[in-house]
Amino acid sequence: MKLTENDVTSEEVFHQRRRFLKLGAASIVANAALMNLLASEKLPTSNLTYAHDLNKNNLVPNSFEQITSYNNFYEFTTSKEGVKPLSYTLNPKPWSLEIDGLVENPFTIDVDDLIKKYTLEERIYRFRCVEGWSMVVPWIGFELGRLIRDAKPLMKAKYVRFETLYDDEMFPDQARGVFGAIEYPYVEGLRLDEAYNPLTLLSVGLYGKTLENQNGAPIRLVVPWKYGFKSIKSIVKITLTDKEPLNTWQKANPREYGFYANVNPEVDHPRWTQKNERLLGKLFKQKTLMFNGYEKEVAHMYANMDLRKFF
Ligand SMILES: Nc1nc2c(c(=O)[nH]1)N[C@H]1C(S)=C(S)[C@@H](COP(=O)(O)O)O[C@H]1N2
Ligand SMILES: [Mo]
Repeated sequence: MKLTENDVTSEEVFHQRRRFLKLGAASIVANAALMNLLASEKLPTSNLTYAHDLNKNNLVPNSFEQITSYNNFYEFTTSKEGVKPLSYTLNPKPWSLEIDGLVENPFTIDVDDLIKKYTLEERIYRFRCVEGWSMVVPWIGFELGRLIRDAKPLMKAKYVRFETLYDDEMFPDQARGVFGAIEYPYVEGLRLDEAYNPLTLLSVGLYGKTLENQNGAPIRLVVPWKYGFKSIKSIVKITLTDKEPLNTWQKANPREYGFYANVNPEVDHPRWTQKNERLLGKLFKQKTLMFNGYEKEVAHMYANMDLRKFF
């Protein structure tokens, strides 16, 4: 196996390799050792049963360490490295999720029962934050559409609104009131057809194990063709409505963040380009793909829309 600059998973390994190359022939042995080192990364013990993703796009997942150590979860802190050490105050068990609003059959279900009811599958997806970094995550979950269908939406229902838990003992930034980083509870929304799209996932785990607190335990949304902020964490309530939900980031800064937030390299953020992204662990930036590489699966939903206006 040949190691190229674009394959290495961290800057540290890159520098190690440079050192090995200086050693000449010794580097061949060393590279093999390095590859073993990378392959033997400690993974969590799996506690979920799920169908494996066939990974037809041949995506290479980021490491468990990377995915669980660099997070956006403002309820704890705005520091990406700070979330993990602070997130122990979140208690994800027991946890009930409520689905209500314009539905014939509203219900509340414990997440453990939810996991038993909806068979789980792995989905290896690209994940692109609006800030310009990205990763590849082997999520475990089930299609959001299955849960919504079970609630039997009324004809009037056109949108889905999601809400994160409000609990200022579990989330230190919520306890700061008006001095908090953003307004809480965190709210997100999707159009009903987006919610029914087969790519849209309710995730309860990653790398085979239930979610770490920092990734939005015990249940979070994953919408892989939209910027990461749509993928709301630690959800307690899902409401079907006839009005477009005012999501947290649009409310905070409507000039910079809209409702749709589809990944689009042609529409820049007012303060930075969206043409490229830094994949966690890589040295060089890569091109951002239209709809984050899911154009075939989702472009039809926006066929007659001006994506500059509906950003
Ligand atoms: N409740 C809540 N959900 C949230 C956020 C947040 O601050 N609070 N941050 C969002 C943003 S900006 C991103 S990029 C992703 C990050 O998910 P990750 O930490 O699992 O990578 O979560 C999204 N969901
Ligand atoms: Mo983000």
